[in-house]
Amino acid sequence: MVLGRGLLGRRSLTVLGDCALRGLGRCAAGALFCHSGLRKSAVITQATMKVELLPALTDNYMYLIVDEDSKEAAIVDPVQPQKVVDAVRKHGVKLTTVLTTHHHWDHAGGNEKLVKLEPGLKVFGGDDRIGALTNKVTHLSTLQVGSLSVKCLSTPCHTSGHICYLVSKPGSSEPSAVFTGDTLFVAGCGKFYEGTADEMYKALLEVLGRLPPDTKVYCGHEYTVNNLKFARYVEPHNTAIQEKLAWAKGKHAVGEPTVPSTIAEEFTYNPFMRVREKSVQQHARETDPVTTMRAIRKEKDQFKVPRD
Ligand SMILES: N[C@@H](CCC(=O)N[C@@H](CS)C(=O)NCC(=O)O)C(=O)O
Ligand SMILES: [Zn+2]
Repeated sequence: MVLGRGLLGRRSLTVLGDCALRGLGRCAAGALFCHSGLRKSAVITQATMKVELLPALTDNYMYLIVDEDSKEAAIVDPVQPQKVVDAVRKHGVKLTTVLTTHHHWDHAGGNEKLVKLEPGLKVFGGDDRIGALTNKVTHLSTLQVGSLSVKCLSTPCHTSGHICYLVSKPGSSEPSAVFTGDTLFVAGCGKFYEGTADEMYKALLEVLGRLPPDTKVYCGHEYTVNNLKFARYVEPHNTAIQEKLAWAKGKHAVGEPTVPSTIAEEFTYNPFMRVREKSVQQHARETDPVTTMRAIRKEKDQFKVPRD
């Protein structure tokens, strides 16, 4: 992770101590240091659904989902509650719903404060470790946000209770949107903290990979440039990777998000979605998709991202 210069310096991390950091969740510690002042938000409007990307911490995203028909809204992973309240006021909508992808601090850590600021919120999630949880969901649970339908997809591996949320407007020809937390990133996937390669294979290829190809992918972090540098190392001759990397570097340089992608695009450049491809299997010196998944995840855990 690239650590920005924020309120706390490297030394402050030492002061917090190992236990305090562990309490924050294993992938949250780096986020403490940083600010997101240079990162731009963006609004993606479809005919019936508006998604505002709200940058948070160093490289997290919160997403405000607005049903244009009813002006009802949901927020995904509101780690910085005041920013959420400001966005809700700006849009003049009624926030009713929190969709929590998983219990780590950099995703669920704002839930308790947000329910104090906006009493009456329903807080959805798939794990009892999620703060302020009111509605526990499981695979294929459904809920409504105004006229929008939300389907919960269980994708255990990064954490055992991880849920992705598929949001669609019934009867509309517009593509759906899937909020993938730390399961699927643009060109990457989450670390296997509480699961196996077999589970990530199921999550990426059998659950998310079977969604309509035009489904928009809204992930939990802006990791695209680093992910594509690893993808390029795995498949040096894949031109989709080279083109997406050049595009993502340009976006990064001006502080703009590389999100959303689509499921179809992910199949062209994401090595973890491409574990059935010969080129990826050959890189891993494996012949089976699941062992390939295990091998390349292990490799990425140790990968030193080149500076170029
Ligand atoms: N490698 C991350 C480091 C932070 C990290 O470990 N993030 C967690 C999610 S909070 C993760 O699963 N990262 C996926 C990965 O490193 O491939 C980065 O590119 O900044
Ligand atoms: Zn995370």
